[in-house]
Amino acid sequence: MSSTLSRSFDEATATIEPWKRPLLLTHAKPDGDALGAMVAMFSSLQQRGVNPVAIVFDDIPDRYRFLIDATPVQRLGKDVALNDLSTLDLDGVIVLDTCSYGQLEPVAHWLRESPLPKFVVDHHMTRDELADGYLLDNTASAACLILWEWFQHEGVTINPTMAKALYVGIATDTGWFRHSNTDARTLSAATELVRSGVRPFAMYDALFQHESSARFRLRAAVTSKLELLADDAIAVMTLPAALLSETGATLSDTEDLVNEPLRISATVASVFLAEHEGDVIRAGFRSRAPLTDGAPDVDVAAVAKHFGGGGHRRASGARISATLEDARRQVVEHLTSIIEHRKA
Ligand SMILES: [Mn+2]
Repeated sequence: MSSTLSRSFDEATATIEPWKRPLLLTHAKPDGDALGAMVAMFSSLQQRGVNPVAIVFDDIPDRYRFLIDATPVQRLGKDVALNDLSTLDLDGVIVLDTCSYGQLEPVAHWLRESPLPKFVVDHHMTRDELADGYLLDNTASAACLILWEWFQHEGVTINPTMAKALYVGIATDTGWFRHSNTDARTLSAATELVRSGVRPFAMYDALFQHESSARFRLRAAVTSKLELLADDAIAVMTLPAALLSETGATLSDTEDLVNEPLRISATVASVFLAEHEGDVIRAGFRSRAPLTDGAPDVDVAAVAKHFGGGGHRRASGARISATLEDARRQVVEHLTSIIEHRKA
């Protein structure tokens, strides 16, 4: 990365300080951290009298609605068109929870061409040189953790909306403080957010105990079709569009299902492939540290990169242009070769 890379909170503040109408963007298929970061950033800007525009590329999963109810998040292609962006008087772009054009596909071309100054806050390993300023930290468990520390450094008032949003981002990106990225830094931020009024149970209840019956049925349907390969080391779940409509679920209902097979003791890598818009397959990859010495350890950031996507060592994703069956074959071949290679 170039010398423009900056982890300095002061520089970050100085960069966005003059902006009065920044565009806030986050990655496709927004998750708790993406939306949490967007809501918290939006609110902190508003407190300073700034009037941001927040745009997402996909429908927001129902379970995150409580998070964004006070934030005017617009859906590209529904509430706002790509061509409208030039009419919004934007003076900057803040990209949250991704630093990869691949994750910003619907506006990637626009971003590349736009003369607007750009700033990124992210914790992923996969990075494109897409901005003029950065707040990057791949040791942070969540983009919301970076934001929290930045806001603390600047003495920003954390209002209840921001506290909830930051907590949800941190809690969801750590799998409710279960994943390997959960560290003291994460827990102390969570502690402070709870001290400021966040009620963890209320957040958990809103996120995980308000599922639609369609999502519950979807989980059952894809779980019943689970494939285990390479002595159970690899788990594969596929979701044909027909199954989606059969269960009445939507693509956003697939979130997190890729994690389920990692409950199996021998499984070290899990992939979820969902049919999406013609011949594009959305692939989610997860891995975990092997439980026994010498067992294969799969870096799914590299796996996603192989398929034109990106992410973290333990969680990543890609969009594969292929039929579902073809994508499945390619992914299985690739994962199997990694595992065979590691065993050899
Ligand atoms: Mn994140």
